[in-house]
Amino acid sequence: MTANPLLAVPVVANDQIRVEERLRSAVVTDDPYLTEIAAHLITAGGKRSRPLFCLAGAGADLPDGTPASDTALDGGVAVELVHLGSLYHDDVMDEADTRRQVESVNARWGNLKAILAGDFLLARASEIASAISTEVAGLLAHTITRLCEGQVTELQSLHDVDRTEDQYERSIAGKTAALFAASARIGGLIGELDSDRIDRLTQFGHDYGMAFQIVDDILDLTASEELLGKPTGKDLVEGVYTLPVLYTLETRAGDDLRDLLGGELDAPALDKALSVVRSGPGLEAALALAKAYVLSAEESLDQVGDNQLITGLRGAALYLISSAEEAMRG
Ligand code: GRG
Repeated sequence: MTANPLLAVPVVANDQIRVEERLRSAVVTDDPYLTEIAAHLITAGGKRSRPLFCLAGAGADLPDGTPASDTALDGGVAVELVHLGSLYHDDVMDEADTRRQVESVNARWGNLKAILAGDFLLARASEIASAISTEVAGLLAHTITRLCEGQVTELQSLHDVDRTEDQYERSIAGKTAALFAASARIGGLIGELDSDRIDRLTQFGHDYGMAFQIVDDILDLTASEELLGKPTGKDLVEGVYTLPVLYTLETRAGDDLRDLLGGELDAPALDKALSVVRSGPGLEAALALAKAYVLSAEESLDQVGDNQLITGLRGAALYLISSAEEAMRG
């Protein structure tokens, strides 16, 4: 996926530069070696969706064009650092070679340093969150718990052709949606919105995160290696059977797919599995669920506000669907 539609909001582009500056200073230590490892994926880029959700939540009541407060920027930095820490650890687990189009931290410095640098990023996130408020610190800590739970749920279902839709949804709610929900909620808390609107922002983040992960899973099966920055069908090879695959397994073509899955997948078997999934109704059915989450996400924003930031959040949700439709058209 490419640009974040929130960046089309004039003030956000400038605030994003301020987030970048703070992110880089957040990982500076007395040890230049640790600083270099911790800054590696920050320098590499990324869409910064989670900090932008925090800025949008914090600015929901502000007139258009108001720059973000320092506290809102810190909230954005804290959630991005948690995201980064999880990516460092995830790449160790997956033995990934690349991330954000550059060499992964584990590939460049080895697993031990990648794990420690990931821990360092989580610790810095916690320090920054605790300077904002006890509530934000507690929420971020709980979110890290949810990420771990989601990831463990996924690991428990590896290569399991009987993985259920419910198991899939529980996993992505933890590993992906929880941090989007927390990002928007932390924004609402910093912006001192009333509790009803903070809950609505949280629901938005959750629903957006569910749709985001379903779309990410659709793209893994449909988009080119060039667009993804990783091989097409990587999830299938790793034994992560995502929603389009689970839906396909329930159809008539499911028996063919079941014969191919459940263990190691060589290149010809992967091609065959991708072709079975692409020619069946599983992708469309998964897209329909993503659309339902986007609709629910949009509804949650109805009473949150209507300034440019909140309109940007709506755009971000709708953009998920158009990117999936584009990849599915081929
Ligand atoms: C130590 C916090 C912590 C977690 C341990 C490894 C793990 C448990 C969880 C992994 C969670 C994970 C990697 C979920 C996938 C999230 C995801 C969809 C990442 C891609 O997000 P983008 O597209 O990436 O926003 P950019 O690069 O744009 O930031």
